[in-house]
Amino acid sequence: MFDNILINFGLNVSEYTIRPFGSGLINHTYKISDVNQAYILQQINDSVFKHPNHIDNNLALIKQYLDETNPGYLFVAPLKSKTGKSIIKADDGKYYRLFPFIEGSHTVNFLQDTKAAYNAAVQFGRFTHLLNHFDISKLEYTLTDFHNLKLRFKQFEQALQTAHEEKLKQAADEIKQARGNIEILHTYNQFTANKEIKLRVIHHDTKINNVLFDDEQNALCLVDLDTVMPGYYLSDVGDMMRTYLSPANEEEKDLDKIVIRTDFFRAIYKGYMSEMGGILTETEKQYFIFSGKMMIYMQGLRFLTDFLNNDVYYGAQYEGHNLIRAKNQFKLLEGYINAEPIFKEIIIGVDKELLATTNGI
Ligand code: GN1
Ligand code: MG
Repeated sequence: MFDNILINFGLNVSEYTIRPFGSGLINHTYKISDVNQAYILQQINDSVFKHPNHIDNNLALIKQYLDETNPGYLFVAPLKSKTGKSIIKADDGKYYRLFPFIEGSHTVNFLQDTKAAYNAAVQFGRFTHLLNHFDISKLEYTLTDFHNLKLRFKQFEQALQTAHEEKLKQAADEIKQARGNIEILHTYNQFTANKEIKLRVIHHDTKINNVLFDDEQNALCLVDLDTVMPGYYLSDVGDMMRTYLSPANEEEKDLDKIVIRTDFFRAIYKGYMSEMGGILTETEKQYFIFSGKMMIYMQGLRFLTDFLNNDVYYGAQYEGHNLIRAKNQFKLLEGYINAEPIFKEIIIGVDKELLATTNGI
């Protein structure tokens, strides 16, 4: 099957080794390599991304803009085929893209120290910063309502109506937690109604394994750009909180391992603000801490909804997998809420530091 795709790029499949790559839940990714060259081949999950061409258009426009305005910026766009296409519909009816493999890069699934967290936050902030004057009306929504918490809550309520009795029983505690945190949805509704919260070019999937690092933990570039589209900065910062603060990730079954590392909050704030501090409005900044609550809560709702819907979206590697993931996220949410007073202190401290630097003290 790969022969038919790779031939479009002038590659002969018999000369390359092909193996599954990465840990994404939605698309299928492979590394294609021979002794000299390596590539990343990715099949777009078109039951999730209904219009793969929208992704392609967005990336082409952004690449062109960045090439013109910031030629040194490493933006990993898909390669063009022999006929100039950056997306190929293969014989199996699926859509594929080929990316260059960035030599000397690796991804991490767990953050051991704050340096990598800081560098990742700088990268995500820089991306939105560099595209601050890009005309977002040119971009397609590759997934409509992707981080719309109102819709995610509605989908959860719909799942409650249709779920099997047994599943409702198993998930009773998590359903209670989902309802108990409804004020997060109210705050979300408040800020989306506020005109000072701007739509910007947002990555929408800031997990640590979507950043490529070199051996010194410097962040080289961002990958997994399918959800790059207009959105709120809260999505990117919030998903960093969701995935960087705890040493254990969303797959962890032992809830005692889910703890909040406040020094990682500091790294995210400092890193992101070093790029976006001068761009965000004062109103936007007020929601910085809220962003983590919003994204952790949303992911908890999404896993719980999927459990109730028989795992149609995320799939499951074992019975109850998505319920465990939901439990995990609600535990993280609880820890996050408890740490809020510390987060506030950290923000005050970092702001003072930054002010002192700008005033040359
Ligand atoms: C999905 O495919 P992946 O792993 O990059 C999901 C994200 C979730 C994440 C949870 C398009 O991302 O929104 O945060 O799983 N992407 C989509 O691990 O639904
Ligand atoms: Mg993704």
